[in-house]
Amino acid sequence: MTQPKALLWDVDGTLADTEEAHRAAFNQTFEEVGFGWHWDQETYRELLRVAGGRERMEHYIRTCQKDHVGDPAEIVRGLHPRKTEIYNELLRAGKVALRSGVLRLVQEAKAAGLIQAVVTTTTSVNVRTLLEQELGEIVKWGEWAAIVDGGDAQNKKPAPDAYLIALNRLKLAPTECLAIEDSENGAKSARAAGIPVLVTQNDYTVGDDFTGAVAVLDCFGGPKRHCRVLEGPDFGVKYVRVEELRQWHETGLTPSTSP
Ligand code: XBP
Ligand code: MG
Repeated sequence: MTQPKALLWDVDGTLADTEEAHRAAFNQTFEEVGFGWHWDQETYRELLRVAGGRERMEHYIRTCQKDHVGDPAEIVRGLHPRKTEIYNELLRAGKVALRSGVLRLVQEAKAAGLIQAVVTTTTSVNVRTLLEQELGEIVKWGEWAAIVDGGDAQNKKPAPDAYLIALNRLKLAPTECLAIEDSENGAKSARAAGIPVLVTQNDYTVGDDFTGAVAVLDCFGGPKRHCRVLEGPDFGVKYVRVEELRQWHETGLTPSTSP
């Protein structure tokens, strides 16, 4: 069986359910400046189709606040640093938890000698705070083989840029890796880079188009909380270990027979 040499972890919605904290940070920022904007969950679900908080905010102004005075890019430059500050306060306050099975799987993958990297469109300080706070006991910051964040890629997901940067830094071929994602944008980005992708969907990405993923799960689960395989081969798995990652990676390499 062709083993994946590296796991390429997405961050938001994959390692941790972060998007509610991002949404709260955006809303508090809007409140502080008195714009009277508020992103409810339905609005945010739509806006999440735009990767990158800056790009998301600018898209919102240009499409939903056309009469707002001022240059959208200028407004975003003024607001996004404060949003990031608030988001990091929420992270440090422990308001964001890792998703089911992530801590265990990162630990098992490290013990199995797998290279582990991070490929995200979020802001670099957000990654560092989350990883040091929630995974720092298992993987020291310097142990991640590569950290590709929102500042690295010219074009954000679903463009392949971030994953291509990761492959270049790791000096690995796409088929030597397995990407782990939560969203349509993320799955498309990994696939566009030729990387097999496993999806753990979440409340914001249920119903996304995960065409080309090796499998779609509700979570990685554990001995006490089993996972559900929603698409793809389930290997009779109750919760995901490195062995199952290897099997899904293998299926990702054999061209599917289905038309
Ligand atoms: C998800 C994103 C990020 C966050 C907001 O990133 O699109 O933009 O929603 O964070 P991932 P910023 O690739 O990890 O799923 O405001 O820092 O962009
Ligand atoms: Mg994500």
